[in-house]
Amino acid sequence: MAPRVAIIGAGFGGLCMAIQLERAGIRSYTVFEKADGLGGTWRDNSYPGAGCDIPSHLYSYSFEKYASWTRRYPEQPEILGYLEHCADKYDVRRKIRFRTEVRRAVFDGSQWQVTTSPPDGEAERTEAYDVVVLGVGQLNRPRLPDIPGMPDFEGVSFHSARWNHDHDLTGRRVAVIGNGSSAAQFIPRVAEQAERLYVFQRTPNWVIPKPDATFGPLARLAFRFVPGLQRAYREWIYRYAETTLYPALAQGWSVDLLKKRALGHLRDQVPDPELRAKLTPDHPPGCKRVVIDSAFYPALTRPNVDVVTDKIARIAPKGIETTEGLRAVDTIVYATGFRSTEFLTPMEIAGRGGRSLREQWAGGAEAYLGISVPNFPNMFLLYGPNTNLGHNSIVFMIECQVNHIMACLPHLSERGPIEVRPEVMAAWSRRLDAAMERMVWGAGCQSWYKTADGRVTNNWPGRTTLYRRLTARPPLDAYRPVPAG
Ligand code: N01
Repeated sequence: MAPRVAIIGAGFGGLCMAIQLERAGIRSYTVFEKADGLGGTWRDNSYPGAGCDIPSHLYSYSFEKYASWTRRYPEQPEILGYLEHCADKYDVRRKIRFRTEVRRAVFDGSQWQVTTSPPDGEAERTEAYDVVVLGVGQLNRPRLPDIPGMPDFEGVSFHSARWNHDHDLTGRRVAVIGNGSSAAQFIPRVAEQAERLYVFQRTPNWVIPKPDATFGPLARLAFRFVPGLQRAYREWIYRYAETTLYPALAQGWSVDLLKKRALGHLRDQVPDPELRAKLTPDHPPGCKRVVIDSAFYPALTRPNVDVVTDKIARIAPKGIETTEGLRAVDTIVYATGFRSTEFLTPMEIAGRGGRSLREQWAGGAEAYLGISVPNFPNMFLLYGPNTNLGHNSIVFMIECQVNHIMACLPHLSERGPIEVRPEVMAAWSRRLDAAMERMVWGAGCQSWYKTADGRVTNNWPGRTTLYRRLTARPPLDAYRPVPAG
């Protein structure tokens, strides 16, 4: 009998899992989605200028080629449109329960009891599933900073991932706190509208150009009809990222190239030496996520924009107070990132013998291949610990994870619940730690890739070709049937 599968989240991960189950003829699954639409991060992040800095043809499923991309780097509405297209084409939308939040998942010795709070204030509901697949991602919970005085602000404030589209920024005095990839994308748009824009920068980032281009009708026709063109183009982007960008993160031959490219970009776009000095990072490139954008620096050079590097002391009712005085603003946008190391919270997950996942992960989240966790049988993660990339497409990683889970399913039907062997997990952690040594993320910077005590819980330290090989291997020997007790 086909296993009953609960998929949590209807973003890139959850949809990919649902589609592959459909394609395999397994219809006994349900997708739980707390929002009222699909798309995950691409539904949540609708700030002006939101888009992806990985090219469209690679930031998409390998099995669903799409000839409709209108530009090399997709914007948020187009990515959301692609996901809607996939959900409809593979007929998985009917299996999504929207506005239904999973509160708890408890393993009762043979099955998962999944408790949801359904829409419209109905009572909580618990249903049994054989398998739980968690596709909630790493960047789903906005992180607001803890700055004194925040509640006293008299203007309008919001997080970049909860953009207030009702608040017109025309003629406003706006403060943006943060200058990561999200801020870099919306600052150029906000700068065009606002009367004055203060960008509060704590740490400058490395920024490289985004060579965007539109695909006109001819290019789109070619992608649709020329055999092998889309595949070859996708492969070329993928290979470039693996052979040129990855070695920079592994502190290999291309570090200097990346640095030169970024410094050249800064020199070309920022003529003022004082501003250039403010924007020059002092950490190694790649330690924090490199920003890929060609409109960010020009926006910072506008006469109505100030880059503020004084330390923020507090939020006052009328603005932001730094060590140098008050900047009066009526709007604050917190582009302060996500609670990226708190995987799966606030869901409560209890595995074999009532073990709490939160307690097991108190020292930082970890999972075999980023997918499976000892003591949590038949539970699988998508875009879990140590599977984020700084150089290539997460969608590639998600597909590898879904392939692995699909390869596990027949075994757990035959043998009952299976879980990753603790010794396999321990060996995996040692291997990760060793690989992490050569990566740049440990080096002298704080980032969303790691916990407060410096453990990198988010990123994959190898090439993605290695990850594909490891996840494709029949996984049987890594797993064991659930031991008694
Ligand atoms: O968040 P971030 P993001 N006071 O965590 C600052 C993905 N993404 O939303 O660097 C002052 O990068 C913080 O300062 P510092 C992508 O993977 C992808 O921009 O810690 N400042 C930093 O500047 C990306 O990496 C795309 O010193 C404070 C900023 O807030 C990830 O999402 C597009 C502060 C947070 O930056 C997250 O990006 C957009 C405080 N108290 C995003 N607290 C693609 O195109 C925080 N900061 C694929």
